[in-house]
Amino acid sequence: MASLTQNQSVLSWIDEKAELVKPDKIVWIDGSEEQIEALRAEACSTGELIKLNEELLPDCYYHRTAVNDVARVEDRTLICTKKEEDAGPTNHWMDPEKAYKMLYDIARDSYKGRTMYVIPYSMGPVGSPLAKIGIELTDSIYVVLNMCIMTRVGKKVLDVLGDSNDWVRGLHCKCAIDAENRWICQFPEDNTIISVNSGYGGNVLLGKKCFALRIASYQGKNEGWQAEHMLILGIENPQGEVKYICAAFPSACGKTNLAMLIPPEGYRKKGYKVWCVGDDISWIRKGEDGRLYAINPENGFFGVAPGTNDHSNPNALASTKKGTIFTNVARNLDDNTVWWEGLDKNPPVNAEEWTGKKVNGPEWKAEGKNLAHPNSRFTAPAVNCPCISSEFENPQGVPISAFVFGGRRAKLAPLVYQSRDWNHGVFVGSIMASETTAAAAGAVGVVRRDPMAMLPFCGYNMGDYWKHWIDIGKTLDPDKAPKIFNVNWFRKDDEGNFLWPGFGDNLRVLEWILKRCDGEVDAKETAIGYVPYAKDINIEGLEGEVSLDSLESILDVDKSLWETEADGIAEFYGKFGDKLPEELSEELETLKANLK
Ligand code: GTP
Ligand code: SPV
Ligand code: MN
Repeated sequence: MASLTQNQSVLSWIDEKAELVKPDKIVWIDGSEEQIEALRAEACSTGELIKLNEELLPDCYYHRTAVNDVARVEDRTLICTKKEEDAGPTNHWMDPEKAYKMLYDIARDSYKGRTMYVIPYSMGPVGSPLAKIGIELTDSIYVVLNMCIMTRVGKKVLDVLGDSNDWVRGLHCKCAIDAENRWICQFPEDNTIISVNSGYGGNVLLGKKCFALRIASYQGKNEGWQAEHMLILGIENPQGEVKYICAAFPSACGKTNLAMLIPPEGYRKKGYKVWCVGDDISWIRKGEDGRLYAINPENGFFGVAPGTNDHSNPNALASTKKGTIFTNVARNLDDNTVWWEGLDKNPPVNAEEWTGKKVNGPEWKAEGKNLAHPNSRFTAPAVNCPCISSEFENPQGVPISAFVFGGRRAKLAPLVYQSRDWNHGVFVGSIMASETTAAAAGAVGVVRRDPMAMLPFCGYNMGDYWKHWIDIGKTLDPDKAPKIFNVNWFRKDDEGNFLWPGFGDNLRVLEWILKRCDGEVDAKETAIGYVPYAKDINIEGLEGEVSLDSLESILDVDKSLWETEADGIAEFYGKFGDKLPEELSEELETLKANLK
């Protein structure tokens, strides 16, 4: 097939990689509906995909990954920089020369008997000044079809690229899906990503975490912008004014849910609306007016299925009703649809659980077993979302009023608090900690430090990353800089029940945040920052679920717990040596002094 570009840097790189992996043929992905349809049919003929019920789920497909390949693998995700120090103490590192040799040995001849698909894609609206281009080579139709949902793909991207050399190289080889030889390697100094022996989302959709966070965070440091693990949402008040918030929560901690929330009834009646710009990643840059602007570089949602239902996130559910690929959920064999834990209370009787075993759903559940994998996902086009923002395609992005950090903490972190200023806000992000989830392989529910929700995604030394945040702050007029907050939807009582209803009701907290941005409400100064007076969080309509008393207890700052936390922060900071920005060690001293 003829190539879609004359760009020499592209053509010679593809030649070189084809020489290595030896595909039977090379197919360029042009982004046309005919080509996508033909690939779907081919994947169905080999069993890679199963077509779902056309009436109930038009253009939707089902896919199972290997059972050993269901989540990101953080200990096999490497940052390959010449100097180990440039990857920093929180990343796994390998010398680039050694890594290339290891990867090429694994990848060599691995496309024999297979097709090489060449996917030209844009992260961000095609041609936007904030967008960037990548090319992914893959031997997986599943990857091609996911990339066609998650990014903007095809000839138009190559037309924008022209003969530029500014694009990110990505090579994905399924190989034998051998967990012992699985590696997800980023070479930030070479704009290159190589992924071998996996077929799971974040490991193989190279535009997402590998490029849009790990490589892009490094590019952002060098070019004066930021790539963050943040959703973007717009909140429209009854006067029709829209304000935008970016929020960083670790994987499976509520970004997709917050980004598409449905306002509580009282708010809807008053005329509040929420608009989704993005649910996972933000690229942020200062605009001409001195404010920070964010785009969502993605074009779809790769969302956690379990827990998504008509009540928790109707907008996400609606987004999955057409043109969606479901991965590792369960199938209802009676009507050829999908099911997952938390979709409804009726697991299908005639079911196929996520590994493909035919089971009786209710009996299987009675044995305490899951039908869907806890990290099962949907890949849904953003345009399907009923609350997609009118600014979703805006090449300039949207102006940000607030940054919100948050994690899963059963104790300690209050429902919400505000930092005193930018540097303190960077401190608040840097000390984030959260219970681990099924989004990555390994133990679930263990509290670990996850600064800015970027622990698995920062492509360089986290100390330099914090410095970059501090430096960005220096370029901003304090009146125009986003205000910085921390939230915790996951505080629990001693019996293990969530103290805050969460989901749509989180808008009540966002309302307080926006009021603070506009200086419309007072707050209580505490050792950790500004905490709301309970009366200032609107709990109208929450009778029975939250009282003023219980709200007081979720807003409580327990000094003795925070003293222990400060010791943990000091220990974590100790890893960074002289890479720890002075501003942050000063903030830690202030916290300790405040707790005395
Ligand atoms: P990634 O796609 O991995 O980055 O995850 P995410 O941050 O987008 O998380 P998502 O919104 O998919 O939520 C993950 C899980 O958290 C789901 O099971 C949700 O039901 C649950 N969750 C989300 N928001 C809330 C909340 O406000 N309260 C509670 N209790 N659970 C929530
Ligand atoms: C995450 O884990 O944060 C995700 C899913 O958004 S993945 O694409 O697998 O990284
Ligand atoms: Mn994510």
